[in-house]
Amino acid sequence: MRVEGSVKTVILGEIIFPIVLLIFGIYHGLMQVLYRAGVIKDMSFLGIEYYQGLTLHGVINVVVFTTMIIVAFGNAVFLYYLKKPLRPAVQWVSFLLMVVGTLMAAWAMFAGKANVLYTFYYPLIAHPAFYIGAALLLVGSVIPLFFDWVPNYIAWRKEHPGEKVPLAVFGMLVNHIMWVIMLVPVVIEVLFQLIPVSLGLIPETNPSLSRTLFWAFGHPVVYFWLLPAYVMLYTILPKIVTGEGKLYSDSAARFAFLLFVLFSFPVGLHHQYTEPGITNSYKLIHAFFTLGVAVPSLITAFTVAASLEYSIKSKYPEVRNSLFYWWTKIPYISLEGDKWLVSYFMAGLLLFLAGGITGIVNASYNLNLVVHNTSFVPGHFHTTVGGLVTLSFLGISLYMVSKLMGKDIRFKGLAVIAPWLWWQGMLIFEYAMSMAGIHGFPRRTNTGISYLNPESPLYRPEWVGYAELTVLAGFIIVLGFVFWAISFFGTILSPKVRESTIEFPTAPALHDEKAPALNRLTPWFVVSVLLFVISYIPAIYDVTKRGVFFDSPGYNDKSPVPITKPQSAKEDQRNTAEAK
Ligand code: HAS
Repeated sequence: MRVEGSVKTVILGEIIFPIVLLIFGIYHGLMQVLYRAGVIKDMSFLGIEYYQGLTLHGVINVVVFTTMIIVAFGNAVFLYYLKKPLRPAVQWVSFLLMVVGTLMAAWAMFAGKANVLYTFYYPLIAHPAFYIGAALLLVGSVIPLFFDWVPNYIAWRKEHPGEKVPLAVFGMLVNHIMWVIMLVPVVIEVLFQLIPVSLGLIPETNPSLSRTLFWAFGHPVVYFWLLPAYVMLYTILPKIVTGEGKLYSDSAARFAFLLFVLFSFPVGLHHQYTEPGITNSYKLIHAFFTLGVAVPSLITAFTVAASLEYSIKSKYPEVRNSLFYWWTKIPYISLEGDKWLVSYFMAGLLLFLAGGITGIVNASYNLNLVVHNTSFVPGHFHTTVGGLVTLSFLGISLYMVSKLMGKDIRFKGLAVIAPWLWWQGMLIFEYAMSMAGIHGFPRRTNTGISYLNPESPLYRPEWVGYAELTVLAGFIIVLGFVFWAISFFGTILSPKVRESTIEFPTAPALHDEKAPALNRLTPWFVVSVLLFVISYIPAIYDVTKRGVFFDSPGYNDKSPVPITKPQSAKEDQRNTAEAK
């Protein structure tokens, strides 16, 4: 399908802009391993402080990069599969809001006024520009859903009565509706807690409530990142693995997406198992739902594996009777046609196996108490969002840029090796971080000047080897990214050889039952919102009325002294004045 004009420009902007920022995000990832292993023994490097760099790393990589690529991919999916034009005005407003918002937040972070990490909950407090910028980014990201995707979806359904909406559209629509729902708690936190404190309108607010509202958003958001990757695994991967492959079951894929609708929300308390202000039994309920939300990923694991097996065995009769030998026919490294993309998906899937196992360890209430706040947790999420999600997004970005700009992929060999370097690096990183985490190695700590510094009384030599392994891992990962970036920017700078198009290789389904219940979204979302609200009422009650519910002044990372004046200080002053 041909794409020209401003819609093409916007989609390209939504890919290229966050990728330029990603260079900074990945650089600060490398700095993290160097600080933590004590290669850099300082609180700052080249004018950027430790927590400032950690904030830049997290916010750019998992907030800005993911959000903008998801919007770009969603736009391309709706355009290609529904064959309905996107509205240029809507697209420009959405894109500009995201860019302006990102630049505002970036200014606050680069200026050192927002060292609040990517989780940004209270009592750490940032400059208002950080929160307002983040809000603009989020508003910009939902605009296409309301003004382009939903109207086009409704029009398509009217024109195709009784037909199933294409699977990719189904997945991206479900994902973005989930996105709107999960934004509600974090918007409440930002509007009524963080911005008022940051502007000095109120002196204190409730940190337990802030954390609870944040995590009500902060876990569902991981599925907002994951589902676009699943869309690619269900639609593109089975097709390109042989060129003529099939998706094993369309209904299994739709059912998996709908299970995410049900189970992605009532789970956030698994980030707060150690939070004193919330009754344990409510946390246990969230623990059970968390184990429930692993089920659609297990369905995906089996459906994707079955699709690969079916497709490979149909193409290569010689492996038809093999149990595992067909694995050798998967084009892990191939320059032929679109097969180069297989390497991104396979490397991502193999990392996600580790991400799934460590996720279930995290979710298991009692095991979590061993690993919480240790390096085990970053080990986990570098194989999920830093593994399957990032690799799928890097692969699809390169694919979309080459199609939209009408260019051949340059340095394809580097592009194919890149995900495997990334995979190798992340695997070493995951191993080292998990093992060290089990032995208590803390996360989010400049260990190079403390626990891993032989001069320090805190010195813990048993963590040194693991931290050194993460340095090796960091360099391999960065090398993978450099290979990818050479191919990406090489492609952008190469001459145009075809007209600009957008198209996605799409696998037809082997089993394609009608299953009408899987095509009506409303009942699933009604139950989902009910579950969300009911599962959170007791926790919100706890953090506002029981347990640790006192308000607290705001802090920054530089000093233990509050940066906003606590209410109690004002009362003391009043009492002193009255006494006088
Ligand atoms: Fe998580 C913390 C539990 C999935 C991201 N998670 C995090 C944080 C992030 C994150 C960023 O319960 C840190 C937040 C912070 O800064 O504090 N997570 C889970 C569970 C899952 C899970 C149960 N997480 C994700 C995904 C993420 C993500 C996905 C990003 C995209 N996570 C937790 C918990 C914590 C946590 C606790 C809090 C820890 C703490 O104490 O702070 C599940 O959804 C995972 C299910 C996945 C599977 C794997 C299926 C396998 C597949 C691959 C198949 C392979 C094939 C290849 C087919 C069950 C799909 C075949 C190969 C051939 C050759 C044929």
